[in-house]
Amino acid sequence: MIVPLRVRRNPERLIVTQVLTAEDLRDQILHHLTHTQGRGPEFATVFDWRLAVSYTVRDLMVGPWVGAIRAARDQGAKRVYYLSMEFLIGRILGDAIVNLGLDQPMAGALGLLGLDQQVILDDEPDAALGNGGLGRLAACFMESLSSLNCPAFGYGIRYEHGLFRQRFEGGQQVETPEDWLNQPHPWEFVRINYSYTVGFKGHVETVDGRAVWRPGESVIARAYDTPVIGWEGTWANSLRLWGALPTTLLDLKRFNAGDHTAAAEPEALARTLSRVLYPDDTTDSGKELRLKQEYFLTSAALQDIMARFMAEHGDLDLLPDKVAIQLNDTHPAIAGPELMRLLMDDHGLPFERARDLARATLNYTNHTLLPEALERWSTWLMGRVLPRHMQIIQMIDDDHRKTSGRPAHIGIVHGDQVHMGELAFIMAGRVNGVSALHTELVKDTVFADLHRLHPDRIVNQTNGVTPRRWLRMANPALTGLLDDTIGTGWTRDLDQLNRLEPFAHDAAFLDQLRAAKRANKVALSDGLLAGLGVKADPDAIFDVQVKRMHEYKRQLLNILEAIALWHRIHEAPNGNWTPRVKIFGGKAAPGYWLAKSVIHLINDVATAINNDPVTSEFLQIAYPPNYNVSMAEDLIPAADLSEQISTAGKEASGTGNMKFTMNGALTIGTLDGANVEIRELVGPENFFLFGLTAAEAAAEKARPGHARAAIEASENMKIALQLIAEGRFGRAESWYSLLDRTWNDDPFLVASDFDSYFAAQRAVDRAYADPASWDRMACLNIARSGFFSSDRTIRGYMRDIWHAKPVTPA
Ligand code: OAK
Repeated sequence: MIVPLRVRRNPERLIVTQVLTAEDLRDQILHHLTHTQGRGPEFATVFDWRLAVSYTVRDLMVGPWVGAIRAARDQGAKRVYYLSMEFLIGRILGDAIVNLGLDQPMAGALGLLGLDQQVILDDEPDAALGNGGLGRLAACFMESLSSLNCPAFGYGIRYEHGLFRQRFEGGQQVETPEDWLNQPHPWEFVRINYSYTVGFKGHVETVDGRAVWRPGESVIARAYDTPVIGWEGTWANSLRLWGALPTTLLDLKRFNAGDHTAAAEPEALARTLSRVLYPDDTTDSGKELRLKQEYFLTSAALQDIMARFMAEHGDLDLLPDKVAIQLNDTHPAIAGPELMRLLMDDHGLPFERARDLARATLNYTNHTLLPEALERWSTWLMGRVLPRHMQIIQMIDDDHRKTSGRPAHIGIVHGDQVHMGELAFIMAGRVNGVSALHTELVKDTVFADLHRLHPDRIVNQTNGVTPRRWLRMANPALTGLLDDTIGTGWTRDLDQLNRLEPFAHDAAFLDQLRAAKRANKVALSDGLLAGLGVKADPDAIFDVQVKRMHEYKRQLLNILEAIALWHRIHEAPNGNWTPRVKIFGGKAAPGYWLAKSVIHLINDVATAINNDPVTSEFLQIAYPPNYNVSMAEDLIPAADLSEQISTAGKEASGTGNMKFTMNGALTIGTLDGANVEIRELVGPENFFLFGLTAAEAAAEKARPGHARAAIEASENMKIALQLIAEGRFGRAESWYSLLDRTWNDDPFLVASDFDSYFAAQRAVDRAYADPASWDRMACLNIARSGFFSSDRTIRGYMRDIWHAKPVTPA
């Protein structure tokens, strides 16, 4: 028998599920265990229980979800469509429990069932459908869109294998496939009625004066929907991920003729499309498959958007009033030509009308200035895989040249290359950068010429992160203290954290703040770090650098500083050293030799230093493998010091930096990306600044021999490099190339910033040795971090870019 859910709206707090009791939830869980999982409690595994709990929670998301979809339709609301090749969601269960306000009754229900909540939560695999910052931002945006009642769809690909798993062998990264879909995924709803054909290749004909594309290959895109529940459970949007299916399952003729492999070709083609996430954070893979994946996502999404729009409104003139499409970097930039194709070839609009409608509907976010990450496709590949789109790209380019008076040296098609950044820019109503500094650099560098032609197009939207996941869920110790001190209102309105300001001088509060941080450090030390064999004293500074491994992020600077410090401690083992645990986390793209070499170095240095009896009480280094969203949720709340040390001008924004700040870690950082805004807001006296500015860094890089000169001038840097070259951390030959690059090239200015960094770290040591002052700084970092909520970011997009309004649920 289905237990009826007694869900009522709580008039006080708008949390629909507040009135559910532990017994209600227990009964629902048992119901799902029996009737959905087909298990009796005495036979159930953790997996069975976790699925039963997930279905119970999912049931509570469906009401608000269906209600939101209905309200948006009934009110004819404008919808936002977020197109992204990556959604780095992580686990869903814990987040959904928090947003539905189920923390208390769920803890009670699991207690009644004799289950350990942490064990249940930890059983869920991370949905790792992204590489790093860009994908995690998309996930935070989805949560904020729902929390703000903004009608929206996220469109992505349902990769069978998310980002690879990382382990270390002999200190080196080894990748193995990730297989989150090897088990049922309880959150998704498959929509067989939302299926679209996506074509590739073939040729273009003209029929009755209209272009008709006859694709040579095609696949079916099938929708899998996951509800994303917002804070307090009143609204849920859909994350719609496309899975690829063959148009014909089997070529029966070939199968019967005995050619079994060839008969399965259509299936193989389709399955490869949504099989793997490209494990590359910043470089264009250059593969035909990648272009096909980008078009697969874009075409399915646009067909879906147009079908919904035509069904609801039917009048193409209304498109920009009802539809706002956001392109998450250039990966879905083929949306410009695809939308034009649909408008011209399917709906018969003339070029100019199609262009104006598309431009009033599409917007583009740039997430990097690194030249290697700016997507380019050969005209040959584009013309072969997407022949009609290549024609339209050429038309867009010619038209833009004529209408803008653009000089010949810029544009979309250059020689035999299609520049996707220029295409996205030219087809977008608004182009945005992701931090104040980054946006200015976008105007001055990559898009300087186009910015001159379209001076109002580029706007800034500084990134943000969702405080529900990154504070309320990840850090219950701090959340409890915040709730008791300033109430719970900060969860929806993060600016309310400023009510903590007066407590920065309240010794009793600061003691509690320290106790909350210490509890998180103890949990990390006893759990993850102990598992690695690292003895991490919870009273030491927990100094954390977690992010993708990349040369510009300068993990090398961090480990060289550790080596120099180790050497100094050896020189004065009885000195007044502040104990420190350095924690690294992050994956390197499998083909990125240099980043992998730095991983190897960090691990070998850790082995040597951690076992040194002279220094071990002062310095420990930990590098837990397979950093992912769930690990971030454990590490960030336990951090005292946040390492944001990229070469100025290279990190577009950073979002980890914001998570650390709101969890009360102090930042050691350069004036790069959103660090600039963090420092301004928390106050320069509460931030450890070092290094060259973006302008100085650009000048330094142009100075011949900058690396050698800086190394010669720095005793500490010289020592660190020499110890590596002497083979103190394993075979010296392993590091020759890395050392050579550092001495002779050093494109990211590790040497030029080294002394400044070393000095800033010693300032950190001194500050940490004064607990009252450190805690005051930590308190002020939290109190002043409200700006970095992704709710603020999404409000900015709604106001300046999408012109979208929140909708009241019916
Ligand atoms: C990945 C692939 C291609 C282009 C950019 C990226 C990417 O992840 N960029 C990162 O985006 C984040 C979100 O905006 C920023 O915070 C990071 O600084 C940026 O590197």
